[in-house]
Amino acid sequence: MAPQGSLASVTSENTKLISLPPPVALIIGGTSGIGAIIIRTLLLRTTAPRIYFVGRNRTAAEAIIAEAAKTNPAAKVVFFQYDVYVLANLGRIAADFVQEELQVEGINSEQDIKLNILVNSTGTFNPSTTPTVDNLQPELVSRHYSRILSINLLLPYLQHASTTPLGARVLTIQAAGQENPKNDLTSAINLRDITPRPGFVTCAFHATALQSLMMEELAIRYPEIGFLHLNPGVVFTGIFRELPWWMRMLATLAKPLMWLISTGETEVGERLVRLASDEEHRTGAWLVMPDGKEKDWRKTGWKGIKGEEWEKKRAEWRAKVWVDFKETAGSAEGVQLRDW
Ligand SMILES: *[C@@H]1O[C@H](CO)[C@@H](O)[C@H](O)[C@H]1NC(C)=O
Ligand SMILES: CC(=O)N[C@H]1CO[C@H](CO)[C@@H](O)[C@@H]1O
Repeated sequence: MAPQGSLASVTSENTKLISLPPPVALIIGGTSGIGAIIIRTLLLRTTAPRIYFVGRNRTAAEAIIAEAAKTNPAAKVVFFQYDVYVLANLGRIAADFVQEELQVEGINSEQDIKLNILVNSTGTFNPSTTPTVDNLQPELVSRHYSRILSINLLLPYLQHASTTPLGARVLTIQAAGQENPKNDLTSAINLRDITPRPGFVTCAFHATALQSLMMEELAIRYPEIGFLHLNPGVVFTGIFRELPWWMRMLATLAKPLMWLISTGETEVGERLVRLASDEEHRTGAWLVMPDGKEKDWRKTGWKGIKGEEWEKKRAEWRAKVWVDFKETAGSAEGVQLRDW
């Protein structure tokens, strides 16, 4: 994530958020790791935020809620316990969110519901190649389909928030900069069509590419919202162990990441909240690298394809990935996609 200046200047910018109207955030994967760090920082920096977070571990969630009651008693912090590997659960999460917001004073209908920050952070890894209940590769579900589905289902509320001082943005925390699709995506997108089934590392790189393409497509379709694909390159104590081993391996190999090794959770939280609230990233698609640079594969190309050819190829890919999402998520049991 971008250094955006010294920690002192980032923090000083963040302290100004206290004067904003109460922000609303939904953090999928908030019971530990980066999601939990974002929650803590929002509690610290904003006035009466409403924070909804999703995970599987109720014990961890209750600890976060208890901490919030002390650090920011005016905040509303609500936990939704769901497994996001089941696509139908994303609809339940969206419904729970709406129901909670409708109880807030001054919110009388869905038209009044605004979502400023939607975060999905990867906190787990799943080397299993056993398909999920929706018959999909687990890595592709957690890194791609369920994330895009959450955007699809919550889009109107992001749109409503886009005109507020904080705006609306989506932070998908994964591995921007490590895009490496297995296939030329014009011929095959869904890795479940390939035999033998590819391993989860292949799936992870592939899903990273799908995510970056979707951020680009979404930013074209919804120019009022910011879409950030972040690679936190988190190599600090605490959440280091929760990262997928391949990410840890990459992190250790890549020199530019070294600046983060000694970075504490406080700093990561401040920088992420800055990315979620600054003017620069308010709209558009951003692929933010752990060394802080926006090393964008839109510029670097793929397998030697560059320039105009690469622009064309990516446009073809985006169209394919868009259709694949609609077909795949749309046909999952219990999923009712919004038109987009
Ligand atoms: C749930 O969270 C608690 C508290 O952080 C932790 O001790 C426990 O190991 C977690 N359980 C699982 C199944 O991850
Ligand atoms: C919801 C989703 O699409 N992906 C990830 C979001 O965060 C959770 C918890 O960290 C992960 O398990 C999901 O893989």
